Amino acid sequence: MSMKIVDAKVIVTSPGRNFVTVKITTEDGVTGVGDATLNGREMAVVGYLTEHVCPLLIGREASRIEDTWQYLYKGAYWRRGPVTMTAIAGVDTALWDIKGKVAGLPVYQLLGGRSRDGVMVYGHAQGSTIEETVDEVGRYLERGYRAVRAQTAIPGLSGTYGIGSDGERYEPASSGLPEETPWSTPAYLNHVPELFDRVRREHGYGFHLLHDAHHRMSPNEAAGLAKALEPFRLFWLEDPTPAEDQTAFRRIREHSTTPLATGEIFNSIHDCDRLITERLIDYIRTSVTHAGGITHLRRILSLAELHGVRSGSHGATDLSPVCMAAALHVDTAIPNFGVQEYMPHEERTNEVFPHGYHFADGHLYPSEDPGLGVDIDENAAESHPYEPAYLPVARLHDGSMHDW
Ligand code: CS2
Ligand code: MG
Repeated sequence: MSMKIVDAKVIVTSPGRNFVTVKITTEDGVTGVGDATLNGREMAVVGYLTEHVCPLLIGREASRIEDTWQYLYKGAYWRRGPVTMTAIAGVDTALWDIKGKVAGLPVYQLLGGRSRDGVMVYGHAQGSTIEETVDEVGRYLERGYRAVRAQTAIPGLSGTYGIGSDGERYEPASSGLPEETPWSTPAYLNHVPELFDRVRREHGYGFHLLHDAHHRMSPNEAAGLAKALEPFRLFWLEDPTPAEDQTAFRRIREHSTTPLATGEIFNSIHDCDRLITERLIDYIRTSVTHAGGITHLRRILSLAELHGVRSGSHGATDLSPVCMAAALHVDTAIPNFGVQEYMPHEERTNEVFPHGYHFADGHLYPSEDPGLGVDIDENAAESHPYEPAYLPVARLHDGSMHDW
């Protein structure tokens, strides 16, 4: 059955924050959507898609998902990288959406069917003090979450990763030039162990407790913190060191059994093959949107399964509901699922991206509609024009750049 692509377009919209969406239409009028948002570099992906990808899709068979992935990956000659792989992801995800719609099945059925009834998620508890964060963890537990990430502001630092200003929801990207934020690893290391001590004293050990160190420590600092946190039995310590330095994790592993997670900034299996095959991590955080779509994420997760590494896909609000919908189909089908990050999008985002997934008792459940169970309302999208926004940068007290 011929299903030629007759249109492939890129929709940029900003309902609360910038999103880039690929929408593909076949000759039969079947449409599919894919998330291609790269926080702070959105227009680089838009340019790559509109100039070098979408024109090449017209006339191709929409059913040929793998061949299209290989065509876009190998055909570029210049391989990998966040822009290329996010662009490929947008196309790939849209083609899976189309295939599900044509088959009349939710995408997880095309990926092998259910391996679990629900997708366990973790929420983000934050606070400007340890007390505030401890209370916020309690509120997530009351809402039925079985896994909670805890982050707290660091005394003496104006602005810390993961902490919204005056209790606001946390959205790191801001309009205008990148915000310059201060960082001090010694101040962080002096403060953060107490957070987990207080959380466990207050709420016990009957739930999964996570923390994101966000790339900022040296291997030795990370080894020390991971060891210090062992009594608090974290579900994971995320991004302890800059993720691209795969061998740094050997140092941490030598000193601690605290589970480690990394990978949200990775865009291909080549970024994490050693981390996985040497069992240097326990969870791989690669996402549908930034790691080449469903097709490539499945490859990463299959390699992970072989080595006892589980999934923990990135799910911050700069990944659109299209990404979350696709992630839930992958999470539902794979055997080595760990946890799914879940930062609920704000209402105006959900209005642009109507979807069928829903939250209940600490889990998310994918739509049972054919395809991904998500769409983009193009009229609503038009009413939220793009505005350049950048992620912050981090500087040490002497003014030198650090990892944000
Ligand atoms: C974070 C993100 O969700 C996470 O684990 O690392 O908030 C990350 O900083 C943003 O997605 C970057 O755009
Ligand atoms: Mg993170």
